[in-house]
Amino acid sequence: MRKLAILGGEPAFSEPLHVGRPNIGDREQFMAYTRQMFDNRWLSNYGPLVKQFEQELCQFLGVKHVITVCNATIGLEVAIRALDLHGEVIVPSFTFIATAHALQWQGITPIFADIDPLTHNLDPRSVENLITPRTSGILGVHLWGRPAPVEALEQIAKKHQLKLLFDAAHAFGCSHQGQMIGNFGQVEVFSFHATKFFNTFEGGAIVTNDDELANRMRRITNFGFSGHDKAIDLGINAKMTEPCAAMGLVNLQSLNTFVEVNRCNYNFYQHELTKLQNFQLIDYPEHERANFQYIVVEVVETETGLTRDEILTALRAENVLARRYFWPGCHQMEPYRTENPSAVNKLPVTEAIAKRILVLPTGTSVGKKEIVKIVTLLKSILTNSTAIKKIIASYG
Ligand code: T4K
Repeated sequence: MRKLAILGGEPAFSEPLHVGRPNIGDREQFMAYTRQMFDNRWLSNYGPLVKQFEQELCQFLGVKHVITVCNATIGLEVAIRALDLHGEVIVPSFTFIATAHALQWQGITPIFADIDPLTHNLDPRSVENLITPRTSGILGVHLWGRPAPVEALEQIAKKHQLKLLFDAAHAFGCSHQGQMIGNFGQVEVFSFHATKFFNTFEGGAIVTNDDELANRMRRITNFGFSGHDKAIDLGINAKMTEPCAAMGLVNLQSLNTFVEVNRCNYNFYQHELTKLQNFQLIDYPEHERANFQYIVVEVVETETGLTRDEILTALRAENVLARRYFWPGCHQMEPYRTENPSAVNKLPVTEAIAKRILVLPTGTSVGKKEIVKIVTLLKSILTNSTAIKKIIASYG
């Protein structure tokens, strides 16, 4: 058996194997759109490619309104402002920091609720316990593309007259109860960042079925203008550019292929990981559309006492650049940690899950050969745990 890199061997992969390697559709088609864009001399401000992209997204998602944006963080900020959220908004802490920052950036306090240990999504009981007279809304997240507890959150929002929106950054192409994500809450926001399985370089989309809200959000993305020289809202510049829309149009053509590659990789990881009880792959809801963009494993306490972080260090030495999304929880990062130091005691499930999660590489740059190698490495890491612990301890 080969020697692990952390113990002085050669890395298993000569080149780094990343999580979040971008998928890229038909390059020729992208170049054709680019030529069209140069010929039109229309580069931004709702050009023909953005309009076409928004139409295709509306059709794909089965929604009335899609407003493309320069990234999902700004998209969330626009949605939050258009909904007039204020005071406190309840969010999970187990999410990317952008979810919380989008609120705090506008002077709204994110109140962190705990999650369900099985789904990693908001625990509705925890949400309800946190409602105060200052609460104006709930911002759910469809983490890993698995739907948040939509119906339970809708009930709570209705009962307490709160606004409900979803951070759907991970959930493009996923469904809930047979309906595409994008149709829930008052607004949903997708991310099309380069690291997402469907990307527009940077970008995102705000989606709603509410006409009035859509008009308001469209204005806010364009400085608050309702027409030439007429700002009627406080707005920002959140517009998507034509090259980004071109990338979106091209990648939409390859969407099924990207999902199929992810699904095959997921199935193969599942098959291989059954050999290792210490690594439990999360599942995706059956009978729903999923994008399988994240290979998320929970590291179960090993007999040898190897921690998730020690396993990560050993993997990285092999050039497998796994990630520990989303550690630490938002409540452990600034400015939230300083503002609310006691939150750490109130989020036991978030704390436990955030310490156990490891996200492994997938996407079109990963195949069966790489997956076999990664799982073999995990096995070998467990076998050599005593030596690995010693080496890591010697780093000081
Ligand atoms: N809500 C949620 C729940 C989110 O997860 C996110 C973003 C947002 C909101 C906000 O959406 P955006 O405003 O970004 O549209 C990455 C992404 O930057 C971020 O979009 C994403 N979530 C988050 C989960 O992951 P980092 O800090 O991990 O990025 P970085 O630079 O470490 O890259 C990740 C990996 O991807 C690396 O191994 C390198 C690889 N990579 C990256 C890029 C950009 C490539 O191979 N090629 C590339 O072009 O945040």
